[in-house]
This record gives sequence, C-alpha cells and structure tokens, in this order.
Amino acid sequence: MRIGNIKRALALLTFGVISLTLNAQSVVLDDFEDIKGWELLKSEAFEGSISLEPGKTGNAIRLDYDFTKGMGFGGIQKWFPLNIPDNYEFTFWIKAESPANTLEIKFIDESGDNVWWVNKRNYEFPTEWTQVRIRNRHVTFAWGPTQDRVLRRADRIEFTVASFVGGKGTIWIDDLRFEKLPPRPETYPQPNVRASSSRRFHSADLVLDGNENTSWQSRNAKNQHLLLDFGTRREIGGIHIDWLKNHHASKFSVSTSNDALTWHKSQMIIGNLTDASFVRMPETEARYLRVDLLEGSSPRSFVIESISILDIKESQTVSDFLIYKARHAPAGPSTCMY
Ligand SMILES: [Ca+2]
Ligand SMILES: [Ca+2]
Repeated sequence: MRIGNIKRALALLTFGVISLTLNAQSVVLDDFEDIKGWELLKSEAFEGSISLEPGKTGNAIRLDYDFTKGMGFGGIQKWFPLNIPDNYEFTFWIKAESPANTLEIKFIDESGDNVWWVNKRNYEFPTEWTQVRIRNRHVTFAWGPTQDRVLRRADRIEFTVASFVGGKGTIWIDDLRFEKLPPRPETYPQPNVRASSSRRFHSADLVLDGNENTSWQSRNAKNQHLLLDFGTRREIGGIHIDWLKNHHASKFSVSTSNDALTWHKSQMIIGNLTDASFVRMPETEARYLRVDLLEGSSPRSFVIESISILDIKESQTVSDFLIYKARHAPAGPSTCMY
C-alpha cells in the first residue's frame, strides 16, 4: 500500500466513511438514521441545536436556530471524503419552519481552507418535504487559496443558515445522496417530432429543419399538439417558437414527461399576440416535450416555422434567459414567459 493509499484508508477509518463505489447509481451519503458525525458550527451570535426526529424516510436531522440576539450563521458539518467526477448530482430532502434566511450548502476540502458552495440567498424554505438537486453547474468556488476553481475533491459537507431576515426557525434534512452522472453531451441528437394533424407538404419535422421558409401546418386551429421525443432524458432550458405571422396560438401550454403517459405542465401561455414565443423552463429534464395549441389566431391552421430548444445554461437565471431572447428575438413584438 502506498503512503497516499494508507493516508486515505486511515482517513476513511477515522471518519467512519465507507468507501463509495461510484459506478453505483445513487449512493446514500447519509440517511440520518442517527446524527453521528454531524457537528454544529456557529458564529458568536448564533444560538442553535441539532437533534434527531422522524424524517422523510426513517429519521432526519433537525436544526433549530435563533438569530434574535444578533446576525450571524450556524450550521452542521460532517466528513464525507469524496472524489468528485466531471458530472454529478447531490440530492437531499428538506423541510422547514423558517423565515427566508440564506441556506448555503458547502463542499470543503481536507485543509478546510478551500470552499465551494451553493448559496441560496433569502431562500423560501419549503414547508413540506422537498427534494433539492445540486448539479455541478450550481456549485461555484466560494473562497480559498487554491488555483483550481473546479470542485474535484470534497472532504466535508456543510449545511449553513446565514441570517438574511433574522428571526428563528427549524430545518429538517434527510436522505443525502451523491450520484456520478455520465458526461454531459456537447450536442443532443435531433428529436423525433409528431403532430396531431398535418397538411400536405407541411409535416411536423419541418419545425426542426433549421429553415424558416418551411413550416408545419395543422389541419385546424383548435386543440392541436406537437410531441417531441428526444430519444433519451435530457436537460432543457426552455423553448423558442417562431410562428407564421397571424397563425400563432393565442393560448398554448408546454408540458414534459419521461414516459409520454404522465405529463408535467411547465407553462401555460394565454393571450399570446405575437409570432415569436420564448418559454423559460428552468432546471427541466425530460425525454418528451409536448406543445398543446389550444386556441388559434387564424381560424384555419396553427403554423410553426421553427422550434428551438434552449440549453439548460440559457435559462439558468432570468437574466441568462433574457440574454438568449435578446439574441434571438426577431424585430417586432415577442412573448416571453419566465
Ligand atoms: Ca432518514
Ligand atoms: Ca422550418
């Protein structure tokens, strides 16, 4: 055994962490059946405590905090030595009875000096159990002397509440998991597209041919749909629809699904008056996307010249989305949903 391996093995023994097989789908880092290893960290003005309570599944950790005597921060930290691959996801479940203070999820290296984080300022804590997903794009370098700003190794994970509006509250956290994901593809294959009806020479695939002179036309202008199949689950930032002038849907919705049976409605657009529509769908991942065209501006047909799928990064924030729109909007009015 080389020195590095011995050190690593000792670290694992010392902190009671089981070596993780990264080939596994999703690895449970902590199911919180006990709160062994979690340490309460706090600033001077912070008063708080941790305890064990019934959780999402089995038990969960409960953090009580009180900022009424001053500003500050407090949180919980535990050792989880982890090599971080290029593409990954952390998930955990959270619920709270808490004012909208700041929630920080920190990834800290062995030295304790280099910190990466997800900083949810002024966070509207969910009151019911809600799963939070952290992808590599959400994690940014916070501070520390390292020159390499990419998170490649974490030794500790920390959940911190920092005072934003003050007050006091209680937060429960359960089922912390880590998953190595396959590398994110640079480009996705062309989706397969089907329509509820099509006129001759105006088939559904013409919305994806990159040519604004070709279009899909429906047989009537009431309750039609287009169904895009990406062939695999993929991340989507939203969609951009170019309609033929005066043939747009005045009312339409965008839904997603992973099995084409259970649909999740992302957006409903009512009163659309324009022939360019930008629909933001932040943090969406799905295999299927359906556009339901409910009411038309022309009595004859809905006509779509092109549909573009936004990359997840093009709608990560509202300002990312507005930059995309500014770059792609035609002259004249357009509709923007976010
Ligand atoms: Ca649990
Ligand atoms: Ca076209």
